[in-house]
Amino acid sequence: MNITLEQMAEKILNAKNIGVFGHIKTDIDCITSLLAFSLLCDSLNIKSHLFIDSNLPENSKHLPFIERINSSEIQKFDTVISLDTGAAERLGKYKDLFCQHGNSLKIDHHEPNEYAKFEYLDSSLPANCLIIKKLQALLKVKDSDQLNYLLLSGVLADTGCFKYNSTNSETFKITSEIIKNVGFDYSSAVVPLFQSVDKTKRLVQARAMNNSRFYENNKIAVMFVSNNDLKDLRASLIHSSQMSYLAQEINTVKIVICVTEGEKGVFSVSYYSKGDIDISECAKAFGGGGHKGAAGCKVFGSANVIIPKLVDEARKALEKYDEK
Ligand SMILES: [Mn+2]
Repeated sequence: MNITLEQMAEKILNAKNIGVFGHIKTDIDCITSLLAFSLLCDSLNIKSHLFIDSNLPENSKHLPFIERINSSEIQKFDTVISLDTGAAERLGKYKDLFCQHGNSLKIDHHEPNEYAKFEYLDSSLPANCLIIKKLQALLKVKDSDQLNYLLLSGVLADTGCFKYNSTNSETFKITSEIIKNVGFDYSSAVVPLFQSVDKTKRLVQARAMNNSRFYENNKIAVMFVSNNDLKDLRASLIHSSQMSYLAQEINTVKIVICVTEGEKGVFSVSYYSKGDIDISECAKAFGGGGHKGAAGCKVFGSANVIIPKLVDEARKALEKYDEK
């Protein structure tokens, strides 16, 4: 059942011991939503216990109170709440516990998808932390630097530093409340999230860009790192993650294929598309899977044989799009 944020605040004030849950493959907005929520609970003398069925990303380690995540035992909670978690499956191993609870709450900003007893959803906001800021006012909890630092970090992460299209006037309005009276530098929230790439990772990305090849009038880009490149840079497969943006930002490029030879003859492949192009079928041809804008698979053999085949699938996706 959908309820107002005022009603949500009421339900939270009635709780004494809350289990707070986030989503698998977690991210900064989810983590900071949980941590900020736990600070609200502290002020209200409500016990809170934070659970996320996920590894925590490297760029979350600096966040205040990060040690609170997954530090409690599951116990009898009078209330459970999920934050920033759009579907029950995204609760991972906590799904059953949550869904079977008689007093479950949900605060989220994704698409409508009811699985809690009482839900507050605002899909117009680009970050869940913006809702937590509104909740803070309703719960009449005083500002603190740590609370606002967490909330700002969540907003920065989910808006890509106010770069994404989802950023709207409400975003700036609530964010201006967040940073109104803070005693910390704005950049102290930005730098750990956006300017803290591992050096080896950046060198791998540069190598992949240097090795890149282009097809179909520069509409398809292949970024490639061989096993020898990785050895040369003393790097491993994980260092080649999140490199697609380098080619994606090129004006002509519509589809990026990232290819990393993690072990000799074993290639991890990711497809990414820009705009409205559907590449979900590309990786399926090689036994992988994916979504409209991102897909992945694993292929075996030699680069010279594999790459033309990968490009062929991208070409098909491009043709389908051009026909529309
Ligand atoms: Mn979010």
